[in-house]
Amino acid sequence: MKSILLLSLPLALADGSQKPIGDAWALPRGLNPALSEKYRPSSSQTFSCLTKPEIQIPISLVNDDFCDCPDGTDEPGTAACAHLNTSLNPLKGFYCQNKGHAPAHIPFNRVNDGICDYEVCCDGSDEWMGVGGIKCPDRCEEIGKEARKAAEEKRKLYETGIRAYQKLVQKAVLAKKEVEDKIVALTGEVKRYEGLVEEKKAGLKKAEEEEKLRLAASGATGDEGKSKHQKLLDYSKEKLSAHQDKLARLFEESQRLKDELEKTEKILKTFKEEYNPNFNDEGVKRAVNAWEDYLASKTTEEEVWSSEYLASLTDLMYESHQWDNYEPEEEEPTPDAYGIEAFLPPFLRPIVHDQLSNLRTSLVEYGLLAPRKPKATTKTTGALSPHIQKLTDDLSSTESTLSSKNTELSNLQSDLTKDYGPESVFRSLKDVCTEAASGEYTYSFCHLGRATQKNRDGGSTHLGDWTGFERRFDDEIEQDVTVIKYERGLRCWNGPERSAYVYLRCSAEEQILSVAETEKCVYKYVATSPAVCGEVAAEGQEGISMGEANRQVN
Ligand code: MAN
Repeated sequence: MKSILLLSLPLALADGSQKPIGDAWALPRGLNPALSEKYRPSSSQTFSCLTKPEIQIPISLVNDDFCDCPDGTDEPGTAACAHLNTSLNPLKGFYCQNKGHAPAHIPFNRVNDGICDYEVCCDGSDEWMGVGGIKCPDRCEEIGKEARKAAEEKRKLYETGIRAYQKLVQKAVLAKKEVEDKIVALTGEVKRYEGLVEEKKAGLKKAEEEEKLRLAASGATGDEGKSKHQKLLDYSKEKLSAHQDKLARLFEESQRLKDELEKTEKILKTFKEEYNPNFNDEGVKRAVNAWEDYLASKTTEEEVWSSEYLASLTDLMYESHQWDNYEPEEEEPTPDAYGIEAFLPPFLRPIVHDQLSNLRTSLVEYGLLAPRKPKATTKTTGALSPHIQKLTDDLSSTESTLSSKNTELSNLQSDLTKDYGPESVFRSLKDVCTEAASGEYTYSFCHLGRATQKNRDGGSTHLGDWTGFERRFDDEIEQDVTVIKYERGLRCWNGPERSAYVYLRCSAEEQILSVAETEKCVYKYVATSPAVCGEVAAEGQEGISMGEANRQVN
């Protein structure tokens, strides 16, 4: 084992200059020229270990294929210190000059390992010992040319990507402007329709009042259009009430007649008791006999006006009736497409309801469907007069147009607050879908839409709906990238809801590069899109990944 000399060995030149002579001061093999000053021999011809300068070794021990410094900095050109933890050594590796291409560092454990590592050291300088007879001739000219060509192609690809990005941004600006313009126009229309609804409501109210007055003046029954049941009910009410009135009058009349009869009988009774039979007046005698016959044949008062009979008469006369119980039931609404809502999950109902309302409104507007009849306001309301009906239909169709315009307006307003990515670029890609086969499945994703996994039988599995973006580290290209998130997909058997994350890289084309199920029911897509080329331009990397950039040490 060599000893470490801490003494300085005077190897200064005769002229006292510090200029190196021969190999002692020639740039050590494998050293990045940027560090040459650190390896300039001191006047005592020693080298100070880079991170432990208190440890000095004779300059002759640099690159002697023996690890002397605890940080390994004395062996920039051999693998002697390759066993040390790389974090101890500030040198990035063996420096290959790669003249004609880009210089690079190769890890020390690959120096003199008997393999030509041309992908890093195109000049073959890492195999300077010729271990096992290996020869690695310099291929930098050819490799450099190919690399420059590839870099140029990549640059062009990124340039097209950036141009495509700019076009997308322009399109997005227009699309956003379109939404803003629509909002302005719709706000005006909503106001106009609000006014119209108020106007039509007032018109209808007025017409209804006029109709009432007209009916009253003409004596019209207003029965037109009533159901048979309603007519029968109205008829029965009217008749029963008339009979009750008549019965009451008859009862009164009978009471009056009874009083008169009583008075008359009283007179005749008095007459019979007080007449003088001695006068022998034949007329009086006949009258008294007739009176006695009458009394003999007369039905008793109790027989005619028994208390039960009187009570039943009074009941009949004053009986009140629960007519409401006999009112016809309100007509069941005609089943139509609206009935479908009842079968939908509650969260879907308002959406489907709005869609159906909009569809109905459009059909009504185009005259393809009759407007909905308004619900009767009271149970007894019969059919409306054609004029009132028209006004009611008109009002209801205006109200429904207003409601769909309001829905559209609030959808547009919330659209403006949505995150469409930098410069709202994803607005232009809305519903653009890309798919690719991977393993036994075909995967797809739609911008701002849904990610899907299809199997060979044509069955498809919902992997998630678009929920937004986030930045994540893509370890393949060693940089942060934009990731589109698709979440709340079909629940995995015995697992989570499926989700997919699309890691984007810049390119002019929308393309899926790979898909992997990184953990159960979590899918990682790697895809290209011009939508992220703006980030590349902003970072000024011109398409060079951090990995590549790191390799390029100047
Ligand atoms: C299906 C696919 C797979 C998933 C399993 C989980 O086969 O969606 O990707 O891992 O279900 O059961």
